[in-house]
This record gives sequence, structure tokens and C-alpha cells, in this order.
Amino acid sequence: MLLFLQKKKESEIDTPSTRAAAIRDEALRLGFDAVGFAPARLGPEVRARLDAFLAAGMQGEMGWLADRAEQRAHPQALWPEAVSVIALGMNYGPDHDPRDLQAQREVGAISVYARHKDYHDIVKKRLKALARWMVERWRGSELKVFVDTAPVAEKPLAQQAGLGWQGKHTNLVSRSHGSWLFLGEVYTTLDLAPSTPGQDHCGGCTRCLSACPTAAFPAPYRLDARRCISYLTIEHKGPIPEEFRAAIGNRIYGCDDCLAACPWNKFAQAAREPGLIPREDLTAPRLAELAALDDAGFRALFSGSPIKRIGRDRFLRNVLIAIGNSAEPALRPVAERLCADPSEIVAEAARWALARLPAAAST
Ligand code: B12
Ligand code: SF4
Ligand code: SF4
Repeated sequence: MLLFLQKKKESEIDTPSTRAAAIRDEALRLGFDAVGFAPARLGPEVRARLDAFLAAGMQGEMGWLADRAEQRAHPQALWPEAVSVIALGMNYGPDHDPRDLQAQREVGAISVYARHKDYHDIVKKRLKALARWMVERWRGSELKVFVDTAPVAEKPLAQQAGLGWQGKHTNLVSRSHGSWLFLGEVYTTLDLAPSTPGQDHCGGCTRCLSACPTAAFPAPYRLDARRCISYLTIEHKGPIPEEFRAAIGNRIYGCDDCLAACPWNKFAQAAREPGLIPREDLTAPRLAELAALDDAGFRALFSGSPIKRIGRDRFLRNVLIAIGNSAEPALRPVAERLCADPSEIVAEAARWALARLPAAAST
């Protein structure tokens, strides 16, 4: 009885530990799959590594990575009042190996993260719900929520908050969810008991490094974004450099090869969040149908999807690279028609595809 009263009393006292425990419960109730806490400070190695990445030009056209480097590497440079960071993860695990699609030459492979609703919207909605709950409970406390687009070092923070570790493929790996966690953060003025930081469990493994089709890893834990298919098909605006086109295969938006190669995925489970269940029409879309999209058709098909952001012309550029790699004579008329497209980026990719496609075998 005495022990029970003592326990009850402890849980009623507002301490950094009881606050963290209450936030964890609420975040899990709201649908997050991983929660951890860290002080709003990162070690100097994060800034040094970011600087090395930028000095080598590995960010390519993503100039915004350099613009606010100090804020990215130091949470308190972004928001001086921040005391603690809550790192949150949402599982988007696929129910099959996404690399299986690469054998089907007449369809396009969209990376797992983009086959459903835009995760930014889903994670942001949950972060805001958690924020409302926290502000109600700890009146006078302040907070800010982030997912992906702000100058926040999400992976180092998630590691520091114990969600996992930055693997050799540079993404956060979790012992329970493998490579498949979206990350989001709450910066808060509340003092919260820190979690134990994640330890590196890559060991001697190099599977992700050798799985990369474009040799985008100059060394373990370092990615040259300019060679990454995710960068080339999503962030890069001009024509895709010819040296990478064959290796892109049928990947038309992003790439999952290094993530899918990770042995820690054996503990992963398929996503449970309804908004993250893949859309059937984006699981194995036919290249010929995608190549027929005009602006209005593109916007209608990708309404609410992260793919909408790159626009019809860049998307068709990607589809035409996949068509050029398909070796399908039946796709020649598709490429031929797009050689006359008003967008030069589309027309150039169409000419390249046409030059590679074999003529139909005569009977
Ligand atoms: C820019 C960016 C990209 C760029 C560059 C990727 C990169 N690795 O930097 C491109 C367009 C290529 C990209 C691709 C993808 N991205 Co992205 N991206 C980002 C973004 C906006 C910033 C990342 C960043 O700061 N990069 C700069 C470099 C310098 O940082 P870094 O990789 O952390 O570099 C570190 C390592 O080099 C490390 N390091 C260097 N040496 C050493 C040595 C040791 C021993 C160690 C331990 C570490 C180490 O220290 C550096 C600093 O921390 C984040 C969101 C965010 N705000 O953080 C999402 C984010 C990283 N992306 C994400 C995803 C899902 C992807 C893709 C899987 C999408 C896809 N399927 O196509 C791919 C994966 C490609 C890959 N292998 O990284 C998720 C990753 C989730 C996770 N579990 O980690 C994030 C966190 C978005 C989110 N909120 O969920 N992305
Ligand atoms: S996402 Fe694909 S291209 Fe980019 S580093 Fe990983 S395997 Fe290489
Ligand atoms: S594949 Fe191996 S080296 Fe790469 S992140 Fe996973 S455990 Fe680490």
C-alpha cells in the first residue's frame, strides 16, 4: 500500500522524467511508432561533417543546405529558447521488397515513401496534435514542430534521442523498424529527461554500399547526393547526366535500394498508418500511361502526393529515361510522340529513349 502511494505521488510530480513518460504515451497514442528525447544541442562533429559535405559540393543544386548550415547543425541557433528535442518516427515499411519491381520493364518504380499520401502532411498533422496536447498540459511552455523541410539535422537528432543510428547509407536505422521511419521533431522549452543515444550496429556490414546502382557512397556514412538517384529524379532540375541514365533503370521517383538492402529490415513491419498504405495505382504504374499525362492529368493523378512537387515535365523526363531503359519496342511510338513535346527537357529525354529502344522484330 505504501509503495503504491509512493508510486502514485512520483507520477503526479512534474519532473523531466514524468514529463517525458507522459509525452511518450501520448505520442504513441497519436500513432507515432518511435519516440525519444534529447537536449537541444548537437556535438561539433555534426557541423564539421556538414561543412565537409558542402565543401566537396556533394549537395549539388540543393543550395538551401548551405544557406542555413549553422541553424541546421545547432538547434539553438534556429531557436535560442529550445531546451529539449522530442524526436518522433513513423513507420512506412513496405509489405514486400521494393526492388522486386525492377524486373518489370514496362512499369515504373516509385520509391516506397511516395506511393501514398504526402508524409509531410501526415506527420505534421500528428506533430500538431501532440503540440496542442503539450501546450494544454504545460501552460506557458513553448514549442515548434518540424518535418523534413526546416533547417534541422533530423538524423543526428533522432540518433541522439535514441531512435536508432545513422547507418552507412546515412539514413537512420532502427532496431525495430529497419530503414523505414519518417522523422519529425518537436523543439520545446520544457526540460525533458534525455533518452540513451542510439549506438551504431552496422558492424562489418557493407550491404547498402554495394547495393547502390550509381556508386553514390564515396565512403561509409558519406553520400554524394549528385550521384544519388533520389536526388537525380527529384531534386535535379535539368536533363539527367547521361552517365547515370542506364543505372536508373525503371526508377521514376526516388530510390530505395540502399534502404532495402539493410539486414535490420528483418524486424520491420508494414506501415499501420492508413495514410501510408500504398495507392494501388502507384505501386506498378505502366510507363506508357504515365507518358501520356498532360499538365492537368499530372496534377489530378498526383493530387495530395509528394510527386506533385516536381511538376509534369521533370516527371516525364524520368518516365522517358525508364522507357529508354525498357528495351520494349512497343514503347517506341510513345517516345517518338514526345520528341515533339514543347518542353525541351521532355523532348531531349524522348530523343535519348528513342535512340536506345530496339525496333520491333519483323515477323
Ligand atoms: C537533403 C536530403 C536528401 C538528399 C541528400 C541525402 C543525404 N543523405 O544527405 C537526397 C535528395 C539525396 C535525399 C534522398 C533520400 N532521402 Co532525404 N533528406 C534530406 C534532408 C532534407 C536533409 C539531410 C541532410 O542534412 N543532408 C546533409 C548531409 C551532410 O547530412 P547527413 O546525411 O546527415 O550527413 C551526415 C553523414 O555524412 C554523417 N557522417 C559523416 N561522416 C561520418 C562518419 C560517421 C562515423 C558517422 C556515424 C556519420 C558520419 O554526418 C553528417 C552530418 O550528420 C532530410 C530532412 C532533414 N531536415 O534532415 C531528408 C531525409 C534525410 N530524407 C529521408 C528519406 C526517406 C530519403 C530517401 C530514402 C527518399 C527516397 N526513397 O528516395 C533518400 C535516401 C538516400 C540516402 N541514402 O540518403 C528521410 C530519412 C529518414 C531516416 N530514417 O533517416 C529524412 C530524414 C526526411 C524525413 N523527415 O523523414 N534526401
Ligand atoms: S537511394 Fe539509391 S542511388 Fe541513392 S544512395 Fe541509396 S541506393 Fe544509391
Ligand atoms: S545495410 Fe549494413 S551497413 Fe548499411 S545501414 Fe544497414 S547495417 Fe549498416
